[in-house]
Parts: sequence; C-alpha cells; structure tokens
Amino acid sequence: MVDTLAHEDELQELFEATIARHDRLEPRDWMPEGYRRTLVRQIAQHAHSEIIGMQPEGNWIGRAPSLRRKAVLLAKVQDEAGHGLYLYSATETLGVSRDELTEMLIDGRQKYSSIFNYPTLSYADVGTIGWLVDGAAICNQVPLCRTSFGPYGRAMIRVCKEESFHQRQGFELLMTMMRGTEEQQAMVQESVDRFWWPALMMFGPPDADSPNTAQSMAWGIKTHTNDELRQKFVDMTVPQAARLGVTLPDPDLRWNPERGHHDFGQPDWQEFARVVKGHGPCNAQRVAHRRQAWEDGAWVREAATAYAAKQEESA
Ligand code: FAQ
Repeated sequence: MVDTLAHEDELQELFEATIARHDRLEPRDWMPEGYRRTLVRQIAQHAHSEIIGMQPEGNWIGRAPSLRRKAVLLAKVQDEAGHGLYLYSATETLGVSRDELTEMLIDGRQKYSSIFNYPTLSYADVGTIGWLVDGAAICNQVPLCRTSFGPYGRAMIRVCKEESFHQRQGFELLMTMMRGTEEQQAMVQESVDRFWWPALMMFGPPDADSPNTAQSMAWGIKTHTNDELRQKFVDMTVPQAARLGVTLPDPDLRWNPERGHHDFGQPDWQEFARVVKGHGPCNAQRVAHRRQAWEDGAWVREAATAYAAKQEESA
C-alpha cells in the first residue's frame, strides 16, 4: 500500500513536471483523474459542437444562390464533420467510446456550443457564421494548438487551418452582398445584428463566473481566459466590420487608447444561461435531429461491426 502511494506521488510529480515544461501529455501517460475528466468534457463538447454545427448551415445547402456558393458551402459543412471526427478520436484516446459520447450528447449529459441553438433565417447567415462564428472559433482554438494534451493539440492544428478558410469564405460572401443591392446590404446588417451577441457568448461566461478556467489554465488545457479571448475577438473584428461597412450592434463599443483595446458591452448572460440549459430557440430541434440521424444510422454501424468481425475471423 505504502509503495503504491509512493509510486502515485512520483507519477504526480512527473505529470506536474511535464506541465511545467509546457510539454505534452500523451494518452498512455499517467494523468490525474480530474485532468482526464476535464479533457473528456471539453474535447467532447468541442466535437459535439462541430457535428451539431453542421445543422444551421446545412439548412442552406439546397437553397444556395449559385453552383459555386453551393459547392463552397457543401465543402465547409463536410469540413465540420471532419473536425468532429478528429475530436471524437482524440476523446477516444482517453478511454471513452464514440458511441458513449454520442449517447451523452443526445440524452443531454454533455453540452455543445450555445451558438448553434440560434436559427439561420436568411442566406446572409451563412456568411455571418463564417465571418463571426468561425472567427470566434479561430480566436479560441489557435491557442489550443499548444494545449497540454497531445492528441487535442494536434487535431487543433488542422482544424484551425480549415477554420481560417471558413472565415475568409464568410467574409467574402458578406463583402459580395455588401456590394450588391440595398436589400442585400440590409440582409447582412440584420444577420450581423442577430449573431453578434451570441458570437461573444461562444467564449463562455465572464472569468469571474467560470468555474473551470483556473484549474484548466493550471493544467495547461486552456492557455487564455474566456475574457482575454473575447477581447481579442472584438479587437480583431471591429476593423473587419468597418471594412465590410456593417455596424456592430453595441452602443458601448469604442476604442480605449489607455487600454489599447476596445471597450464593449456585455452579452445578456441570462439568455446565455437559458440557452446552455437547453431553452434556446433551436435546442430541441438540434438534438432531435441528431438523435434521429443516430437511430437511422444504427444499421450501418451494425453492418460495419459485423463486417469487421468477419474480416478478423478470416485473417
Ligand atoms: N456553450 O467554466 P467554463 C465551432 C459551459 S466549435 C455551451 O468557462 P470551460 C466550429 C462549459 O462547458 C465551437 N456551454 O468552461 C464551427 C461549462 O460546463 P460544465 C465550440 C458553454 O470549458 C464553426 C460551463 O459552461 N468550441 O464553432 C459555453 O473552461 C461554424 C462553465 O464554463 C469549443 O468547444 C458555450 N458557449 O470554457 C462549427 C472550443 N461556454 O462545467 C460549425 C473548446 C461555456 O457545467 C460551424 N472549448 N460553457 O459542464 C473551450 O475552449 C472551452 O470549453 C470554453 C468554455 C471556452 C467554451
């Protein structure tokens, strides 16, 4: 017993030394249970967000205004599926199967990003999601390329490259509409008005109300706080909005020369809490759609498992 405890102490020291060196933990390395649980929570939530996030934009694939726009949107939505799969694979290295993760999503035990509970009401929303939602995702995810768990950080490198392309296609789509008719310009402004505050909520609650940030930073899972990344996003987006010619719907938004950053207003945090608890405009629809797809795909999973077992038998 004493030996086991001494051994655990050594393992804990090794773990802490790895974190202190800003080195990476790999799946077979010893890690504290809390570290593993936090990673499963965050990476699974991230994976679910990518998969649920296919729905709002997928809604416009059949109604894209040209073949070119349709091809771009199809490719983007497929990229999001790919991101979900890399992230599920990273979570599986922590000892949870993809089946278990999906079950936890569809019965509400795990979350996905609040942003995907808002509807896409006009085609301009496809551009706004690319510009603002992928833009926020990049701000949050570039630092995650250096997160302390190897498989997560490596998945993020590829994901970020693709998200950059997504953001540019959104900006280009909006710029094209802003050069169009007055109706098209009004569609863009209306879409930005709806998505601005939910995009700020993507970074999570303010630091003072974020139960996980301090421990996740100490473990090198997160390298910046929620408020730091939200500020970075605002500073990055304001000049882009000016270039597009849209107004960001925040009367308190202004440059603060003393801080060297923009001051800005707070999102409605009560709305955020409602959406995260399942009471946003589209929560029920998003989860029902995912559950249906999971049930409809059961025969494919069974067939693939049976085929794999046969292959093993004959090998
Ligand atoms: N929505 O203590 P914190 C994308 C939860 S991918 C829902 O601050 P943490 C690509 C949080 O889980 C977008 N829940 O938590 C794309 C925690 O839950 P608990 C997804 C939220 O983890 C683009 C509780 O609140 N990106 O967009 C949200 O330290 C276009 C307390 O919060 C990622 O997942 C929220 N917005 O920090 C796809 C990035 N915020 O403990 C398609 C990775 C917080 O009750 C189309 N994740 N919660 O279970 C992260 O960086 C972090 O998990 C944060 C939250 C920053 C999101």
